[in-house]
Amino acid sequence: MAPELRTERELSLDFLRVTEAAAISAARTMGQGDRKYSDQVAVEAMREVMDTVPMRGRIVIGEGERDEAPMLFIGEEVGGGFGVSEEMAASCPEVDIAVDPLEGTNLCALGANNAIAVLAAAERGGLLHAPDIYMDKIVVGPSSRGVVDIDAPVKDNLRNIARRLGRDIEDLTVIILDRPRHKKIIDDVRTAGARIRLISDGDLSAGISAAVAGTNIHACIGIGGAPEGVLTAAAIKCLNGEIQARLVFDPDRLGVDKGKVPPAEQVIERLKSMGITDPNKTYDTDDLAPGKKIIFAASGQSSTLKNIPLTQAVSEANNGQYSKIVVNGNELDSINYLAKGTIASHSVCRIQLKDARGNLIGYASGFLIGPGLLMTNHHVFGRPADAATSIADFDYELDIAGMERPPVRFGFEPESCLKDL
Ligand code: VTB
Repeated sequence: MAPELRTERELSLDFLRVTEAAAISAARTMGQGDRKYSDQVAVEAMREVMDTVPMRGRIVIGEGERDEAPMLFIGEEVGGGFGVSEEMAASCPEVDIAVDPLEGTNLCALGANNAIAVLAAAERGGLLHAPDIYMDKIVVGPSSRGVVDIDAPVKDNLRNIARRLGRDIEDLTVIILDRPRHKKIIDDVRTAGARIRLISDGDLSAGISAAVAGTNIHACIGIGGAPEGVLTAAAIKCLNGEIQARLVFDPDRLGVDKGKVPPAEQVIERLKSMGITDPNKTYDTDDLAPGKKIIFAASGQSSTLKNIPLTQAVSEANNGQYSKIVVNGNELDSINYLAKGTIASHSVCRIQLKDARGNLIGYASGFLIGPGLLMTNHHVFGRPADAATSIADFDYELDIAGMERPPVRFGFEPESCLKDL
């Protein structure tokens, strides 16, 4: 029989091992002021553990193009499902993977909070292949789904969010990357009366915090990286929130000199080659993360990250890491598992162990594994002769009223007892 396809739940835990490895490695470099080195160790650790995951993975968002990144480059095949037998490969699901081994390299280099290692996975085609350019985003939680519009004035969005949350605009907090390009947004939020949390880096965990209850963050607005936008969307889809986004490459909007960003025609060509024909498209959560089965895993990079909203109140792994997985997909089992279980149960029996005089001395379990062939634990029958007076009760169970059903009873043939298989 072919091995079973790895389930989503199993893969989630595998991915958590992957992000934890990256977070732990980066944590050892914390505060050393070398963000490139921190990133490098996170990438290497992530790559190494990734290959132990039984999957046929393909990187769709990673460290860059093949010629600029030695590992986790776009298009790279990762996972344990390559170069193995056909049977093994068949048990390894095909997945698209987006990673950021160290989101917030500056944060790590400075020893500041909220650097995280993240991974999102989906079935093939389930995550947008986003270019490594800027993206304008607005992210809100489940309560504010459907009431924000990336093109609406900030004050209108805030009024709608406040209404949905049943609070005043003054009681909202918006998280924004502290950049000159956000001057207008910051002014608009202030004028509307809401509070602001300005952050130096890391708009991915910031976006996620808008969709996690209890963080006291109600929206994340502004321009950050497009790859981070896709990763945010994967998490937001799992958390039932909403993100709207649009690519940005206009130097005026970015508030930078023309020479600082590639010319528009070049970007548009590149987008075309990636299959993006409308560079001004407004993306929603499903456009960015269309997958039906999405797994998002994140691990905080140091124990100082207890405050990271995403990872509050979740499992504490080794080295003081805080990790979280969110899964979006159909985890329901078909009801026929009950009928299948009933059929399987017919092959299980209760063994009544009896001594030579026929006195009951204990119970054990047995499994019918072939015609007339029962398997039980080695210690159950010390010698074949011990089976002579014992009994196997099949269909030994209670009826729906809780009454014992009459079992179907068999004796043993000690002379054909096989041991030490
Ligand atoms: C964001 C943020 C990152 O870069 O993508 C931001 O999530 C992009 O803006 O953590 P800048 O180029 O202005 O920094 C980071 O802050 C760092 O990569």
